[in-house]
Order: sequence, then C-alpha cells, then structure tokens
Amino acid sequence: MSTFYVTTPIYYPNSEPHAGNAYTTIAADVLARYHRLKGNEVCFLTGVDEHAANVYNAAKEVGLSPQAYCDKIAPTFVKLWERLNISHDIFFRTTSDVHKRGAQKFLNVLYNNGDVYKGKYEGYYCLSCEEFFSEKELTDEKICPVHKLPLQWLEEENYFFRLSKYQDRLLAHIHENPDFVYPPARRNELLSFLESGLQDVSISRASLSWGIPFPFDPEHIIYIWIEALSNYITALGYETDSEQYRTFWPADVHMMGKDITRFHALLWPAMLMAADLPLPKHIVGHGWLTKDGEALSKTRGIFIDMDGDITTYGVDAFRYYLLREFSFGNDGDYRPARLHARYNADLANDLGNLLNRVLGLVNKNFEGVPAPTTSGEFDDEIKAMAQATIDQLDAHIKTFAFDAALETIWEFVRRINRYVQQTQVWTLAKPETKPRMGTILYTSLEALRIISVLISPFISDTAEKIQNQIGLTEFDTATAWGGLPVGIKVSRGEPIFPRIDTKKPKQPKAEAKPKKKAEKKTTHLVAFADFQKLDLRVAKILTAESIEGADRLLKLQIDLGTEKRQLVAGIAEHYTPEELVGKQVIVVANLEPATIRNVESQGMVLAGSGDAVVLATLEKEMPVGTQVR
Ligand code: ME8
Repeated sequence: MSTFYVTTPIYYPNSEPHAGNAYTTIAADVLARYHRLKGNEVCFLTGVDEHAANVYNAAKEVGLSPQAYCDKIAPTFVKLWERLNISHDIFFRTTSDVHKRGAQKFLNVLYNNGDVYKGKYEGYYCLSCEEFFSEKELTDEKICPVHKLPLQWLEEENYFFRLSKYQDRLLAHIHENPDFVYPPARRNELLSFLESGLQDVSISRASLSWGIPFPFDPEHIIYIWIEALSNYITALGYETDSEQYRTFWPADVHMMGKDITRFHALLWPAMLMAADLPLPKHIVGHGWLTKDGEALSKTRGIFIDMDGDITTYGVDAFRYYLLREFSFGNDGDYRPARLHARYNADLANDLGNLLNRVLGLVNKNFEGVPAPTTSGEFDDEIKAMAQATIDQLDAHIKTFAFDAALETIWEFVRRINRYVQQTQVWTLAKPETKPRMGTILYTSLEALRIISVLISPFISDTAEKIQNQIGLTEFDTATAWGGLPVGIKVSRGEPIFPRIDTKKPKQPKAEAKPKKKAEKKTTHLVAFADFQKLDLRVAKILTAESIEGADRLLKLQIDLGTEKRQLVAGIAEHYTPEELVGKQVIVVANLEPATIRNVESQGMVLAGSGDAVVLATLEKEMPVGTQVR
C-alpha cells in the first residue's frame, strides 16, 4: 500500500477561519479522499499556528491571555472543518507539548549542524505576515502590500539561519524536479527570486514573550515561521522518531495559497537540507480567492458569506463551486450568482435530474435494477467513456487541476443525459423492446454509480445519496464496469439538489441591491435617437469553438461584410459549434469590446433568451453587413 501525506498551512487563529482558509482545506481534503479511495494509506494534517504576534495582539485587545484566546478560537476551525466535511486525520495545535518539544529538537539539530549563528537584525517588519521586508521589497510608504498596514521598524540581536548557504542546492532541486512547485507560474516566480540571491534569515525574537524559547538560549523565542514550518514533522512525531513520522515523512503535498509558497519552497526545504531530512514532494500554491476583486482579509473585513451560502445551497454545492469555478493556480472572484448558476445547471439539472429520471423509469418498469441483456448503439461507447473518465480524472488530480477534474466527470454526466435522450429509453416499455430498455437503464445506473465514486472526494454527501437511491447499502468504491448488482431495489428519494428558484436567489443581506431590483420592474422608454445609436447588422458565423473552462460560452468568428470579428456568446448549452457555422445572425456591431474569460468579444449576438436560448435571425437571408432597424 502506498502512503500519502497531505497538509494545509496551519492557520493563524487571530480570528475565526474565513473562506480562503476553507478553500485550501477543501482542496487538500479532495486529495486526501481521492487517495483513500485509491486504497492508499493517508495522513491529512491541518491545524493552527498559535504563537503569532497577530494572535498575541488579538488576545490583548479582548483582555485574554494568548493561550486562553487560542483555546477559544482553535475550536472554531474544527467546527468549520466539520461543517465542510473535512476528513483530516490530525488537527494540530502549535501550543501542544509535542510541537514545542519537536520544534526545539529541530532547532537544536540546525544549531549543532552549524547553520544557526548570532548576529544583529534591523529592518521593517509586518506583524500580520510575520516577515521582514528587504530594501528591494519596500515601497516609499512602507506599507505591507498584502495587509495594507504600516510596517514596523524592528532592531534586535538575533539568531540567523544560513539560508544563503542553500541557494545553489535549492536552485538545483527546483530545476531537477520540475513538479516540485505547482503551478509552473509559481515555480518561475521562485526561480527568479532565487536567482536574485538569498540572504540569511533572522530566526529568533528577543522582544517577544509569546512563543517557544530557544533550546540553547531561553531569552529568545523561535521565529514564528521556523517554528510553524516544523509542524509538518512535529505533528507526525518527529521528536520521538515515531512510527507515524517514519511512515509519512516526506510529505507528498503541502497545499497553500500563493502568499506563503516562498516560505515552503525555499525556507522549509533549506531547513530540511540543514537537518539532513528528505524534502516534501510537491509544494502547491493556489490562487487568491477575492471578493469583488479584493483580497479577503481578516484585518480589512473583506469576507465571503460562507455560512449564508452553505445554508442556502448546501456544503456540497459550496465545495463544488469553489473547485469547479476557478482554475486552481489562478485568482478567482467569488460570486454568489455564479454559485447559484452552477447549482442549478451542473448539480440540479445535469446530475440531479439524470438520477431522478433514470430511477423513475426503473421504478415504473422494473422490480429493481434490470439486467443488461442486449447490446445496442452507444452502450460500448459509454463503457469506454467511464474508463476514459477515470483515467483523465487521475491525470488532472496529479496536476492539481480540480476544475478540469470536475469538468471531465461532468462531460460523462452530460454524455449519460444524451444517451438517455438519444435512445429515447422511455418509449421502450413495450414487451418486445423492454430488454433493450433494461440494458439502457442498467448502463445509465452503472454509469451513475461510477460517477458517484468519482465525485466522492469532492462532494461526498452527494455521492452517498446517489448510492443510497440506487439501492446500495454500503458505499461501493469500485470503479470497474459492471459492479452494480442486478435486482437491488432502487428508491427514488428526494431530489439530491432541489432546484432553487432563479427569480429569488437567496443572497446575503450585504449583497442585496434593492434599488436595482426596483428599477427592473419599471419599463424604461428609450428615445428614438438613443435606439438609433445601436448599430445592428446581419452577420454570418464563420467558425465557432468552445472556450476552455467556460461551459456556457462559445467563441465565434463572424463576417460583418466590411470586416471579420470575434465574439463571445453564452449559447454553448443550446447550440453545438457545428450547428452554428454558416448561420446568419443579428449582432450589435458597435458595442464596447469586452474581455470574457480572457477572450475578447467585439460585439454581441442577439438571441431570445428564456428557458431556452434561440438565436435571432432574419426571415430570409440578406447580404452580410445589412443594417437591421
Ligand atoms: O500564513 N484566497 O496563516 P494564515 C485563498 N500561519 N486562500 C487564502 C486566502 C484567500 N484570499 N486567504 C488565506 C499563515 N488563504 C501561516 C501559515 S504554515 C507553516 C504557516 C489561505 O492564517 C491560503 O492557504 O494567514 C493561505 O496560504 C493561508 O490561508 C494563510 O493563512
């Protein structure tokens, strides 16, 4: 059995956890669950980083000792992880004795190996980052670029770690192991930082009392980052060289946001090199979750209403949205309206309706899961696609492409929907076609069973509900085709994702814009002169192609007579690219260009849009470029 050790950062418990912390922890949870599914022995570590100055200050503000404050906040992380179905094996606290002793032992090793020395430090420091800023990183205003707070000048006698000594080894390691740092863009940032030269880092603080004392000089406490990074080994039992430590170290994946990749990909490996310990295999620095384009920030009060959205849509929809919507390495702007749209389209419609429909047909026409007795069109294609989906999912998980992983599964979900449609299975209830009906329903249910296994690392509650409704009493993790027993009694339970009314998406209060709603109700009359400003023209679609990562969009090249243009249209769910080529459409030719999903759109195609979307066209063809009035 292989082992798999995945970690999240240990978060500062200076306040309760926010959606950014949730994002990282959900991603790490998916990896942990995926590897358990594959039969690997998994250790999933998360926890809190308690000896931080920001924790000390937060405690002071409310008149508590730092320890009492941590004792109050740490459980709020555990509570959130429970709510989010996080399956961690260890929730670690750095105020635990096992960590204190482990961190001291680790520092002793660095000291004894000659990589820690005494010197003087002075410089600008951010209390929230817990980091000194070098001259080249300072702005004129001396403001922290992440927290937008003034930096503080600190001067003291410190111990230093010989980080500079490891520059060449770090460079070589990153060059020789191209998948050490993910995604590649982050790796390139690190390489250019490394090439500009590393300086030794100060690793002790004489001015602070909240922390772990140096083992060989108790006047100093260990710099928070040195202490915090060592949690990845102390939590496993580094101090006593425990069985767990020997089983799981080195880590397979350290998951985190891009803000702290540098600490993990440079400082931490250098510390491990200095202690002669093996290095973690992958450092994954995901993008920044933003709200209205701004970084989430405990200090600046910019947050996502996780609680409200989970209450409305459920934890699985929240997890699904975070991982499906954003490309993991890039920043992503959290939008409740998009969560709503994904809930209804991907979860309620594609997956929920499919399950309901298939189970309804089984219930109506058979006693239990029917036997596959015939073979017919598409059946083999579906079986082959199940295996292809499993393989592609594995490849995407290996590169931390969670959005692509989910898209791959959903392509299969949509294929099964089409299969049901193409075979018109509901028309096959007559005795002569009933065996065929049975095969199609078996194939669809078996596909749904496999889908439930594949989604289980992402949305485990839903996976279980699907299997319950199919009639499986224990969660079946097998992915080989044909595992679904014939004859078991299916139950068509509650819809797994009841549709949430589009007209009334429940929005968090702060987001409600009553003024705009009122405006929508009144009909505005437009002056003729204003209408004339619109340049509507007949155009012909030359090419149409899908846009990676955007299910609903198509990129169109159109001929406007006088010129060719590129447009983006939200019609992918209603038209295939092939159907569109050659069609005449009406476009707004003088709309300001917009960039949609990194693709420029120079105009807009008109369409009737309600439950269906139908392109507006002229009753008869006309030359392209003709004005429409
Ligand atoms: O840095 N979007 O703790 P921290 C996505 N204690 N992820 C975000 C995020 C956002 N807007 N904001 C925070 C620390 N995160 C140290 C770590 S590890 C040895 C010590 C997530 O509470 C992301 O994972 O500031 C980021 O790296 C982490 O929270 C920072 O958490």
